Amino acid sequence: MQKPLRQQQHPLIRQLADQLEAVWQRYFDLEPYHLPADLGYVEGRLEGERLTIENRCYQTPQFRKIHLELARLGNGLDVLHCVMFPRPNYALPIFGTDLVGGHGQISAAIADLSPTSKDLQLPTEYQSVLKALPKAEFSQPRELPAWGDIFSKFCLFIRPSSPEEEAKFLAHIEMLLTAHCQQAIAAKPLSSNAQTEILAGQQYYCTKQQQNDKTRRVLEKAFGAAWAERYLTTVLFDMPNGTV
Ligand code: 18B
Repeated sequence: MQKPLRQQQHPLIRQLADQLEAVWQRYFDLEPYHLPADLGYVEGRLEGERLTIENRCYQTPQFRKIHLELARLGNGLDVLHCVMFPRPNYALPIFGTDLVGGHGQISAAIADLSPTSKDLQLPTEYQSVLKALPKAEFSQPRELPAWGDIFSKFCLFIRPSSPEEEAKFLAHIEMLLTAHCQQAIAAKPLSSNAQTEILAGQQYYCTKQQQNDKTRRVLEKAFGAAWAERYLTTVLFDMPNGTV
């Protein structure tokens, strides 16, 4: 039996994976969310190197899908991907985080609470909570790609440059996620006719994320273009049943 992927990955990935699950367990009774049967644990081959993907997926009354994915390509590329999709009767933003690294260095660390309302603004309660958080300053900020207009003005996108910055990134995400879980628990479900806008916002988010060529390229090389498209649209950035 292989060790769980996180034990072989960059320590920041392992720590973030453990931390995300600990915060979810603190706030929610997590129910399992079933991914398509063949897509929970997958292995493919990219130019002779093995790509291994391990998925964990949960749901709660507020969240349709809480997805944590760990991926490792050979010994050179480690990825943590996480998205919490709210149910369409909750006007909540989408929490997302991505860590990409390899050879002992994380090159991309991203975390955001992304708005899904028509005006692309976070709910006012979120804005006040996020403004009150300690400012997260990092020495190597990174620039968002063109498709990144889905992210809020609070989005953090950096290359952590030291163990201190890695710890600061972890601490920041813990605050962000804790605030999100507290807001979600306090949120009231909406009536069905208010859900169209929320679905449209989630659809826009998914469409933009599917334009991340860096993710698509890794998946295409290991599994082919058709598989990558299916994975991007059914596992990574899918819409609720019955909506397109
Ligand atoms: N992503 N990422 O999740 N991506 O999934 N990711 C990269 O140093 C994967 C999300 C985001 O600069 C890179 O440049 C794979 C979520 C942004 O053009 C690689 C998987 C968010 C960038 C991968 C995965 C998100 C980025 C390049 C499936 C945010 C910068 C690394 C397991 C909430 C894009 C680098 C740019 C980068 C790969 C953001 C290789 C395979 C949820 C903004």
